[in-house]
Amino acid sequence: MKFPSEPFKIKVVEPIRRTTREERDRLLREAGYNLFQVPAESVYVDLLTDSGTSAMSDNQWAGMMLGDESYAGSRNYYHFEETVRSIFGYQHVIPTHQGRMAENLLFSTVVKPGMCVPNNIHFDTTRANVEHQGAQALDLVIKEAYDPHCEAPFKGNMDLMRLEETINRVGRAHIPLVMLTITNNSGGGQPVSMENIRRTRALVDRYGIPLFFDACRFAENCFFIKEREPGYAEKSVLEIAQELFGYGHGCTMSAKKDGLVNIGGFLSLNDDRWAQDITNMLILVEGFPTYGGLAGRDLEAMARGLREVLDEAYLSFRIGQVRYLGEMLEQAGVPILKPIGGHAVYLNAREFLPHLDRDRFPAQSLAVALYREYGIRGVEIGTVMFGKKDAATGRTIHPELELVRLAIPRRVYTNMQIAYVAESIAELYRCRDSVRGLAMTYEAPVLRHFTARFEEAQQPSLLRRAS
Ligand code: P61
Repeated sequence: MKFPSEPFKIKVVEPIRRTTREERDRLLREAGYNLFQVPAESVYVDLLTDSGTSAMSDNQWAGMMLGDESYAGSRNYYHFEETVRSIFGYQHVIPTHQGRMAENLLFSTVVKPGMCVPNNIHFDTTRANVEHQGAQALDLVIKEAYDPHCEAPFKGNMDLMRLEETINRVGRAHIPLVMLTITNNSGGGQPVSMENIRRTRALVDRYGIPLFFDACRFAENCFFIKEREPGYAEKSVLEIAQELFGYGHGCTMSAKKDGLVNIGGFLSLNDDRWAQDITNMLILVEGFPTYGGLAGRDLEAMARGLREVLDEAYLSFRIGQVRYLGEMLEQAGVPILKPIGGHAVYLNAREFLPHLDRDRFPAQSLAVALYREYGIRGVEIGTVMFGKKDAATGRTIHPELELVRLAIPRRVYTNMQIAYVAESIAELYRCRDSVRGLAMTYEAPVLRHFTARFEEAQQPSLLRRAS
């Protein structure tokens, strides 16, 4: 099957309301054209994120009823710990309420001012947490990652030459760890190959630097390895994951992605000293080490989700559904980032809206138009999220790509809804000239995309279609 059908049926449904174009236009004005500020109930298909938006299985919900809410030593913690060890293989398992807390605990323990942390591409929370320690977050992905047309199978790979140059330039003492984000979210949900991971490990070993994974979408990355990398077709995704994590010294994880839960995360590592310091900090800011900011029932749902996500019928449907959307868009001539990612399709906003200057935030403008016309919410991954001001000139330094990410929640939308998204975007593409740019009127000092406000640069002309 080119697009495998759902390996589940629907037991519970959540109604969604259709809004009118007029309503959405008003909501956009009130939200300062920031889709993070729009009420979710006014969104028809919500592709803002695949994080924390999964539908849990009946098995996970049943596990929630077995929550042991003891302050210390909950049985759900032991189940969770055993599950994490059996997949990831690291000795210490430290639960956190979500991924960024795992990052915060790790970096606040091991990163000191003036240091630098290389990654393929840091996700924004990872970058912000590294920078919060006064350190530099370096993106060293292979250059193909920045070419939206390049069809390389593992565009999340680390550029090993640049990594080695960096280690030699800044010195081993200034690099507390090297990270690999699997899959590489900010670079289009692209996987990292096992070979690249093996070689990264061999390189950092020569300098005695630990290798950590940002493991949010590990199962999707392992599925791509099975599909694309010679020698892995006959291995199970679990075996691939075990080999992959075997090359690392630890990982941070937002279980809101491949943990198939609505909240949860963890940090897992081998180093006893680091684990001890992190656990002490955990007690200060999250909670006792056997719950770490979660309820016992959340730990149980996470333990069960981590097993379910390795089911290959689920993964081939999942990756297939994202591909289904991407291929329909391609057939309509819509410019997207290639190859299609694991959790999302990324619209290439500079090619979609070539009439908009980058200072007019083409990706944000595209996301706004998609919501106003069709009630579909995506997220800007471009200048709003990653743009920086040049301190000397005051001018904006733009990131390489201007993208609108359409992240598909796991097990949530039917293929009819996905087809609606594809048809809507194809229609918007046909009237793309009418999409107007934006001007930013407010920005916060960190993670500005959540609260930034905009004005429309000119009145948008109405698209030629009914609301
Ligand atoms: C997302 F707009 N991702 O993709 P937490 N690493 C990686 C992530 O993708 C990630 C985290 C760490 C989100 C949610 C999100 O500004 C934003 O559990 C590769 O969210 O703390 C999260 O995990 C952090 C969207 C987060 C954003 C921050 O949609």
